Amino acid sequence: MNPIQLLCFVICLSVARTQFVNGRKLEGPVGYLCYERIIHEKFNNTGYYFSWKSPSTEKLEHDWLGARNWCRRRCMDTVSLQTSSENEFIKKRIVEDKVKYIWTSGRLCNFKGCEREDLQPRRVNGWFWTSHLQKLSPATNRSQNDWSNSGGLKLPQPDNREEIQNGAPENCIAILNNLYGDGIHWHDVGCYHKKPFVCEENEALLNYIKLTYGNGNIA
Ligand SMILES: [Ca+2]
Repeated sequence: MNPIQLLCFVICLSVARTQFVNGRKLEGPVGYLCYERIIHEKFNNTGYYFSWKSPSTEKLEHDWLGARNWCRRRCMDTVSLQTSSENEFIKKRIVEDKVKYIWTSGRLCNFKGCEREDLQPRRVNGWFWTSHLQKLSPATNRSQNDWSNSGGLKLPQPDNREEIQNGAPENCIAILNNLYGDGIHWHDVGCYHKKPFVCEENEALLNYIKLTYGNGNIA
């Protein structure tokens, strides 16, 4: 299998495996959208796109999957907050621009295959950054994450509030900017809510497009 076939295999497989309940799918990159993608700012040599900063997407809001797909078509994905410095970089922009909330790529592992023992109990150990397939530290390890200490029920996050109140499960991670007088921190939120989003360049998707269409001006 040559590198292109291998990358396609990996990406196609991950897309195929991520089928959502209503038939919507995780989308792959689109060549011309990747080449034309806009980068607002770089951090550690990775480009970021803030949906509210461009006139064409200033008012655009998507649900969690819609935000991922918007980014992925452009060789990015919603942001994964893997280090405290990256987390602070993103939060600073949200505060400066007075944005109420954003989607991240974070979500609860509740698919087939998430029954693994190390992911239990799920709401403590089952969170991961989907764009990098990286597991988060346990939600109880408060020094290693940025979960808010409060929310709609005045309980530490993740609290699954909406499902407790007979609504949808709170399976996706958003940053909420002081919505509950709790500062700017991570919250578990129902994935259907529509929000602005931050995209982060994704190396695997960029490599796939480079290998498929050539380098061009994609770097
Ligand atoms: Ca919550």
